[in-house]
Amino acid sequence: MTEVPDLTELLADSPTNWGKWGPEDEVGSLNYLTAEQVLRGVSLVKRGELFTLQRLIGDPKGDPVWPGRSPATKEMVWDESDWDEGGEGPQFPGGLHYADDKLEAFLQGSTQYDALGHVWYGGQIWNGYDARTTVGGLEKASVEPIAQRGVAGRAVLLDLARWRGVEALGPREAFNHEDLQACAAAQGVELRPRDILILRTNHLELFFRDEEAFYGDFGEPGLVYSPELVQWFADMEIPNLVTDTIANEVTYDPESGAALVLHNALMRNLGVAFTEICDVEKLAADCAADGVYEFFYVAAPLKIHGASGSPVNPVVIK
Ligand code: UVW
Repeated sequence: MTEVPDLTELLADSPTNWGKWGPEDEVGSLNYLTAEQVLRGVSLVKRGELFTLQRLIGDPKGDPVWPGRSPATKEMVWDESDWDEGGEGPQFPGGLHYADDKLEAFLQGSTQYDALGHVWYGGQIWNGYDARTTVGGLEKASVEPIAQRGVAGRAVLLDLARWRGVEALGPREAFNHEDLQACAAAQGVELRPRDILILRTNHLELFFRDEEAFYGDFGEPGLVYSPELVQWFADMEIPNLVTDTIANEVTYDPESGAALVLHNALMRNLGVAFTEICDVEKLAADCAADGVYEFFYVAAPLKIHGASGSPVNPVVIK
C-alpha cells in the first residue's frame, strides 16, 4: 500500500495569499469582495425573489453532519406546561407566560461558514499564524472577523448534478475546475473573476433516503485537488466556495489518499471562505426554470468570539 503524503509535502509548491492583505488579515479572499463587487451583485436583482440556503436545524428527517459530530439538540426550558398546577414557571405581574429553549450544537453541525483557522497542517493556519493560537479558542482567523465583515457579491450556481444528467452525484464522484467551466458554458452563464461559486451535487439526498448507507460508505463527491485547480481558484480570485455537501470537496483525494486537501490548499493557503451543508434545491429548480444562474448572494455568520465556524442562513436574491 502506498503511503499517504503529508500535506506539507503534497502542498509544498501550492500558491498562498499569506501576507497579501497584511500581517493581521483574518478574512482572506473575502477581501476580493469590494464595494464594486457588492454593487455588481446587486445589479443582478431583477425579480426581487429570495432563496434561503440554510438547512433546517432539528429537521425531523435528520441533520447531516460530518462523521464524529452529532446533530444539534434543542431542548425546551419553559413552555405552557410549566405553569400547570405545581409547575415552576416564573411568575410575573400580569400573568406573563413564555416559551424558552436552548440549543446544543457543533458550530460546524449545520449550514455554516468555516473560520479560515478551522483547518491547518504544519503548525500554521491562514496567513501564517501559529496553530497554537487555536488552543482554547481561535485567537486568530476565527469566524468572528468574517461575521463582522459580512459577505455579498455576484454568485453563480453550477448545477453539477443536472449537468451530468443525474438526480444526485454519488459517493466520491469528482469534478474539477474544467468541469465547472463546462457546466457554466452549458448553463449559458459566464464565470467571472471574484464570483462566489455555489455548487450543487444533491448528494445529501442519499442521507435523507438512507442514512445508514450514507455513513456506511462515507465519501462525499466534490471538487478534487490538483495544482491546476488551485491555481485556477487563485487566478480567478474566488472569494467563497458554497456547496450542498458536508465538506465542500471529495473527502479523500483519489490520487494521494489525503483527506480534505482543498480545505488546506484553498482555505488555509488562499483564504477562500467555505460555506457548507447548504440546501440549494429550490434555487436550482428556479435557475433551471428561468435559465438565470447568476444572482446576488448575501450572508453573515453569527458573531461568536473565537469560534472555528458558525451557523448561517445565506440569502440569494434574483
Ligand atoms: C471538517 O473540518 C472535518 O469538515 P468541515 O469543513 O465540514 O467542518
